[in-house]
Amino acid sequence: MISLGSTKRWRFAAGAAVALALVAGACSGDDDDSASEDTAADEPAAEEPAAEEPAGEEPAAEEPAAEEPATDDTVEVTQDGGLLDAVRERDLLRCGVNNELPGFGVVDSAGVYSGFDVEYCQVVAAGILGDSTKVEYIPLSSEARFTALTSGEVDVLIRNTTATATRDGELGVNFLTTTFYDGQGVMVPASTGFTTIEELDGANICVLSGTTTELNLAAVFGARGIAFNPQKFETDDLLRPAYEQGQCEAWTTDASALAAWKSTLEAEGAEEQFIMPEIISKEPLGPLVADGDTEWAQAVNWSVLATIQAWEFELDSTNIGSYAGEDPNILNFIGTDGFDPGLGLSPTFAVDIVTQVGNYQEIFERNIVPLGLTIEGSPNNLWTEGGLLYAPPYR
Ligand SMILES: N[C@@H](CCC(=O)N[C@@H](CS)C(=O)NCC(=O)O)C(=O)O
Repeated sequence: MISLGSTKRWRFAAGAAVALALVAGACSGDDDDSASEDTAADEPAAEEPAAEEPAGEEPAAEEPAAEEPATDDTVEVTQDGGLLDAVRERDLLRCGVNNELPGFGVVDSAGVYSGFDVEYCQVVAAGILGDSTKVEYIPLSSEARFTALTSGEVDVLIRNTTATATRDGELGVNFLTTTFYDGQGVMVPASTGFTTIEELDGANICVLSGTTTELNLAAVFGARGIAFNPQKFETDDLLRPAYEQGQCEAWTTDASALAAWKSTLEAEGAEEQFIMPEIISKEPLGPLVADGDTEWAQAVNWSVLATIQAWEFELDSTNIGSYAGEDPNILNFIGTDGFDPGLGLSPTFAVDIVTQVGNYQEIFERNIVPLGLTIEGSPNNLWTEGGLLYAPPYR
């Protein structure tokens, strides 16, 4: 169970607690050189949290990218890096996923994967291979995910990953359509009575290394003069027990993940949890591919967009196969009247996706609604309903 303490006690306990966290959190992710730097064991992080955090989670380039002239490499990037053909040849999509985040990516004891992101792997397989089951799921930690993508270990990464400028510009990856508009939140045991992040002054805060989360934590708390001790872990398997044992007074990550952990913890007998109302960042999550293969990126992207367009057309897994209307836009979308989406995709690729997996709403309701989150009132709604989901036309 979670032990509680006063702010003062947290300050005094920080050294010992962080030393423990270091053992668990030590990692050498090449996408985050801050992971092993800001430790409180030899520095009083609570007093100066922001100064020791680097501005980006990847090593900063010597010069800002914006000032760099376009290189020949940029100009020579080909339209076709060959991955679309390679995946078709292999007849299997290698999809990098989370295996321990309820709602987004989990694997059961029989090795069966499920979750919102997992279903988007299936969407891509259905769109490109015509069969949503032709997926090999490759579980990746926050630290390992980008290297796995750029090294070719996975064809696409769909793992609650936030699109950011530095990741896009420096890591050789290409963020596609956002599938889930998220933001970073903070959770505490409800019994603390804490409702604002200001009340966490001096607290130990659990956070995963190699994430946008740890950077936002430093930036926001630093800017507001709230002292804190980051307790960094490489995976939630390590973070969760530390939080439950009271090693951290708060847990910060994507708000959707906090919702998932709140229900999981409470269902498994832990005390009631409270998610603070304040959202401290933008976390647009979605699929990404490696740079340099435009056709592959387009094929993945149009497959994902099909789930949004189908929802807007009120087409779902039960009715898309039997559309009998005459809307010319829908007739294009479902591949009749000679519509060719290009890229060698089947004219009925959208029908394959929606029939086999579902439209966005179906995927959301199956995986995210059980976490206690809703479409209504969120950015994860169609643009026609006040949300941010918008697919360019299929014509
Ligand atoms: N969206 C953020 C955070 C991603 C992240 O790592 N989230 C946690 C959610 S608690 C996670 O995936 N945990 C699973 C793990 O332990 O690897 C990012 O892209 O950096």
